[in-house]
Amino acid sequence: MKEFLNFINGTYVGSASGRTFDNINPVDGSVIGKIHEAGKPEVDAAVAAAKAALQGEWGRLTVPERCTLLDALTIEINRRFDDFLQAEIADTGKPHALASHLDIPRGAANFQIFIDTIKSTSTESFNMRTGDGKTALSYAVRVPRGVIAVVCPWNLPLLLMTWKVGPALACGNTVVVKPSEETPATTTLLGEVMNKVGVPQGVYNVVHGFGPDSAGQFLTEHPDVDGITFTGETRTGTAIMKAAADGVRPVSMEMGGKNAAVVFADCDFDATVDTLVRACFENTGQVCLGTERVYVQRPLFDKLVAALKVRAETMTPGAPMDQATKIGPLISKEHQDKVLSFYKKAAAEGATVVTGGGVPDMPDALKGGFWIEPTIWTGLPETASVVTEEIFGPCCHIAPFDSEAEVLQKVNANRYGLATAVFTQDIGKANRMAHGIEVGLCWINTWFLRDLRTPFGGSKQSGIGREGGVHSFEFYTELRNVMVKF
Ligand code: NAD
Ligand code: 6OD
Repeated sequence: MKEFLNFINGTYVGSASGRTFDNINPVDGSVIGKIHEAGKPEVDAAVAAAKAALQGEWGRLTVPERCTLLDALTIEINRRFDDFLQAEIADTGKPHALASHLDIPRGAANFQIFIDTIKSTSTESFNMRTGDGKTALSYAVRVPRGVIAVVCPWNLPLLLMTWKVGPALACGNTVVVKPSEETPATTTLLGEVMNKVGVPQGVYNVVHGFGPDSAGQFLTEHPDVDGITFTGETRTGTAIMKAAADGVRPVSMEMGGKNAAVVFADCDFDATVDTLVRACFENTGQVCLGTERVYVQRPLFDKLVAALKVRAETMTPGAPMDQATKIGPLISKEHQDKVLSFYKKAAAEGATVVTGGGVPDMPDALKGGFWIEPTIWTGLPETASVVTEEIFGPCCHIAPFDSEAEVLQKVNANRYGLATAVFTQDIGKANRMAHGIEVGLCWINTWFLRDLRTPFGGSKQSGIGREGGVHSFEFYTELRNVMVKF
């Protein structure tokens, strides 16, 4: 039985209340650990430690000195790669192949990219002549924003947490991280790495717990938090934005999506199917950028539905370490119930269930896990709930379209605007779509391909702000203007 403590001022601590909650293995539903829930006293202590660290040794480091420490951090994350891998797999049940290729490598890469970026980022300066014949120089300096609250989801725990902590620390801030209550492990483990490489106490803090009336709310309402960066559901982000309004704290928000894929008849068919299988089902569909609406140009519709059905039916569910496993469980019983409620709604709304629609039959040892079948529907109107609402499961609705204008209207008729993938060999059409679709990220003939220097974020109700490369510095620093007359 594992124990997950809060990490405050460089030390692992429980909570004054003594309250703990269960850490569940999604593969079989067993309790594998106890998580110590931070109350107000622990959140206060974590924020105070983060504030004090800004005034201490950390605050006095130069950019190259900070980068040397963060370099050591990336080396240590890679040295403990297997520990992070086991921790992530235990929390999420994801297949070993996925976690070892995506989640854990990004843990280190998310520090490296911001080390490289901060070292080579300059600010502007302007010379001018003053009215009395003297000279003036105006220049900008970037200063850390201060104490950053980092509130994280459970779907890519290490990846999405370090995507925020990396730039925050590279810019000289200190952080208090609130991991999801479902996935405490890798965030807790990162504390050991911080201590090992000598990151000063109080720079990185972790508080465990839930959202409302728990660590999440206490942290985001804390008056000494200078900025809040959040990844999660749009409804939660809205509540956090209200908390941030008190004290006029800036936010960076990465929220929900209902992403579409648009498949034109002139696409490279086999490559498109390969990519769509990943976009719809990878990580059991628990990817904010995942595709839940597929629009296919009519001549290709039947062929694509048939091909995706075959591929969905080869997504063998199973234990993470089993090499045959292609798909893991959902994160929790609560999430399984939510996804299944959408499966029921689709049937009730008249969908044709092309494949899936329920829970797979698993061997006895895995029966307690939160399994779900990859599911494809056709035949629903654009107003159906599984076509409009984010499900966050391994499922998609496939609909035919005839013209560019028609599909553009359908893709954009949604409150979210995170990502879209367009498949065509016509470069002009691809670019017209990319310009017309209301999203933060448009892929052409690919999906989830990332260059960490580029802006990442959502439009409409999918988020506020862009992170990635220098774009992250808009949130993690303040620009100060200095005017010198001489
Ligand atoms: P969630 O919103 O339920 O929880 C996210 C975090 O917020 C958790 O740590 C939770 O404890 C905390 N929280 C909940 N209520 C809070 C409150 N009132 N105050 C402060 N903190 C609170 O999200 P989830 O279920 O963990 O993750 C799935 C969702 O995240 C999906 O909607 C998905 O689209 C979204 N997501 C978006 C992106 C993106 O980049 N846009 C990335 C990953 C996930
Ligand atoms: O790749 C990234 O940087 C990123 N933020 C991915 C988000 C995935 C959502 O589940």
